[in-house]
Amino acid sequence: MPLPAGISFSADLKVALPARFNVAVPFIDRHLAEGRGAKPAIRTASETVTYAELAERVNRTGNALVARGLVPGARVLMVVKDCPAFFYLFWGAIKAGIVPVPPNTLLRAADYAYMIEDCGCGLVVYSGEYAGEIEPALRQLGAKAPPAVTVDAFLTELARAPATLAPRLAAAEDDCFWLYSSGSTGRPKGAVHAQRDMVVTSELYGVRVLGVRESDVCYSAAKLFFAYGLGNAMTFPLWVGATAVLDDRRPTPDTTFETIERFRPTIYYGVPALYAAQLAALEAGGRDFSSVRACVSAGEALPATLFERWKARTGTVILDGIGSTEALHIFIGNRLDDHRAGTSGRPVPGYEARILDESGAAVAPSASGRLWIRAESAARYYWNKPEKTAETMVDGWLNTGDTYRQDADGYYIYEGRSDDMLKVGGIWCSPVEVENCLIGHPAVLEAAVVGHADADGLTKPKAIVVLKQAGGGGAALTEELMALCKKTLAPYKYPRWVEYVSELPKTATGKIQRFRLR
Ligand code: 3UK
Repeated sequence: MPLPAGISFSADLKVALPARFNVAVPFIDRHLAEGRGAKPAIRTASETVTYAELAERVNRTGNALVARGLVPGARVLMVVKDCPAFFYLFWGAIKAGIVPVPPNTLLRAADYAYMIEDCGCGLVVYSGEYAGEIEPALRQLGAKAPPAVTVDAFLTELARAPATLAPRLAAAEDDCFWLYSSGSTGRPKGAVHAQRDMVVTSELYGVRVLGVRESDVCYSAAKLFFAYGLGNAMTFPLWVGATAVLDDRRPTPDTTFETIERFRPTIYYGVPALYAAQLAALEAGGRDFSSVRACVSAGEALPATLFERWKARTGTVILDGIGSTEALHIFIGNRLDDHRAGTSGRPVPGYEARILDESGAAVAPSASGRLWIRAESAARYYWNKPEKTAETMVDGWLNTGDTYRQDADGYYIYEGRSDDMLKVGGIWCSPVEVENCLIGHPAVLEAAVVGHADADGLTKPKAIVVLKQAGGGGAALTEELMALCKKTLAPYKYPRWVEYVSELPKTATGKIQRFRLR
C-alpha cells in the first residue's frame, strides 16, 4: 500500500511529514477516502466496527471531549480496557488536539492518584471494571480531582456530539500522547510522544520488518495500554487498513486460544511468560494455531528453549524484539528471514544502536555495555522530570538502561538491566515498591526483592526477608506476605518465593546490594 499523501521516508529511512498535519488523518480518515469504509477495523466477541464507524465515532469523541471543556493540549487520562472505545478516545482526543494518556490498567488507587495529579488531566475516563481503584483515587485527591466518567456513560454522550470534526493541525514534533514508564526509584514518568512517533514505528517495524498488510488480522495478547500492544493491535493495523482483534479478558492460554481459533489472526503478539503457558496448552493438544503466519515476543527476553519448542510444535518462529515505552516500539528485532534464537536480533532499519562503556566510549566487539539507541519515534522528554530527561535522553540518543553485547554476527544479546528493575510477564516491577509493601507487615524488619528464574527460565520476584524476631518465618507468614502484596500492589508484582535470612548485604552507605542476592 502506498504511504499516505504527504508522508515519505528517505533512502536512510528518515521520515518526512507535512509542516502542519494531524496524525489521526493518515491512521483513520484516510481509509474512507481510499474506499475502506465498509471494512472491519476492529473485531471483538460482541461487535465489529468498520472503518466508517470508527471514523465517525472518533469525530464524535473529539467533539464530546471539547464539549466537556477540554482545550487543545489538555490531557485526558484513559484507564480503558481493550475495547473499541479505547480507539475512539485515543484518536478522538488526538484529532481534537487533546492529549490521551492511557496508563497500565492493572494498577492500584495510589498509583492512579499520583498519575492524575502528575499529568494534570482535565478528565478521567475509565472502564467500569476499574471503578474500585479509580474512584478511591479521585476521593483521595478531594477538591483537586478532575471530572471523571465511565466509558459507558461517555459513550452515551457521543450520540449527542456532532459526527464531523476538522482535524486540529499540528507540527510533526508537537506533543501527541503520553505513556507512563516506571523506574526502580521514584514515581512513574510520563514519556511524551510526538505526532510523528506512531508513523515511524508503524512503517519501520510494522510494515518493513513484520510486513503487516491490508489483508492481515492482528491480535495482541499484550494489552493496548502497553506501548507494545498499542502498536501491535492499534497503530500497525490502522496504518495499512488491516483488522484488529480485541479481547478485554485477562490473557491466559484458554482465552487467547479461544480468540485465535475464533478470529483466525495472521499476526500474533505475546510475551514470553504467556508463550510458555500457551506452549504447555499446545503440547496437551486440541488447539488450532494454523492461521498465524508471524509471532512476535517482547517485554522481556525470550529464552532460546522456548523459541525452539514453539517452532517444533507450531512450525512458526517467534520473533523476539526489544522495545521500550520511550522508543514506542521495537528497535532491535528478529525478522522472518533473519533470526537467531536467544538473541534480540539486529537493529530495525532506521534505528541506530550503540553499546557503550561507563565513560561513554564504544565497547570492543562482543564486549558488554550499556545499550543506547537513536530513534525518530523516541519520546522527546518526560513530563515534569527534567533530571530524568537529562539522564535518559542525551543528544538525540536514548539510554535504554539495558546491558547488551553483540555476538560475532552482530545479533544483540540481552544481559540484564543496569538498574534493579524487573520485568514480570513483560511488565515493569520495581523491587523497591515490593520491598516497601513487605516492610508494612508488622513482623518484617527489612526486605530485598530480586528476580528469580522459574521453571521456564522467566523472571519472577523473589523476596528475601529479615524478621523483627529471629526464627519466625514459616509457610503461614509466607502466605500472609504474598497476600499483602497481592492486595496492596498490582497483583502480578507479588513475590512467588519468600526466603528468611538474618541480615541483608549492604553497601557502606546502607544501600541493599540486590545484585548479591540474585
Ligand atoms: C525490557 C526486553 C529483553 C528491556 C516494549 C516492545 O517492553 C517494552 O517497553 P517497557 O518500557 O520496557 C522496556 C524494557 O523492557 N525488554 C523489552 N523487550 C525485551 N528485554 N528482551 C526483549 N525482547 O529492559 C527494555 O529496556 O515496558 C516492548 C514494544 C514496545 C514496548 N514498550
